[in-house]
Amino acid sequence: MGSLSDNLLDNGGFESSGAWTTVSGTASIVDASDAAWVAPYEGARMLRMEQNAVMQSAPISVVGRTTAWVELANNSYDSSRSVTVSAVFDGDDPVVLGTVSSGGQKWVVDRFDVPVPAGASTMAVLLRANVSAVRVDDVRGGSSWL
Ligand SMILES: [Ca+2]
Repeated sequence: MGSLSDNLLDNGGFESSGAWTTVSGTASIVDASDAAWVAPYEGARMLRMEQNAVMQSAPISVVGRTTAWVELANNSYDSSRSVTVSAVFDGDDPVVLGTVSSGGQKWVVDRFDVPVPAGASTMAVLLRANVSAVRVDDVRGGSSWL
């Protein structure tokens, strides 16, 4: 057992094709050859989400936990593009944590904390792109008793 805040999310760096589901729209795993202005934040690959694409992570356990957290890096190209980050507990309606935009051709890391609903067993991370392509990498999530 590690610390209470260890990352539990699988393949948040998109180095492989596993663990994530395309809920709607188009998203793909790309590398640095995808565009001259963006290289992966970590590793060799990143997620590219097209307009209105929705991606959901594999769920992680939040049994007995009170607070969950989600962290991600996004490169939105400009300030008109963004990603809305939500938490899905036990498959229920998404709880919106916030909308992130790097505001330019750069990576920005954002982190959110969210209360775990009483009795919830799992949390998945749901990402929704808005008007145009955005890159996402190094998505992490976990939970604690604190
Ligand atoms: Ca990566």
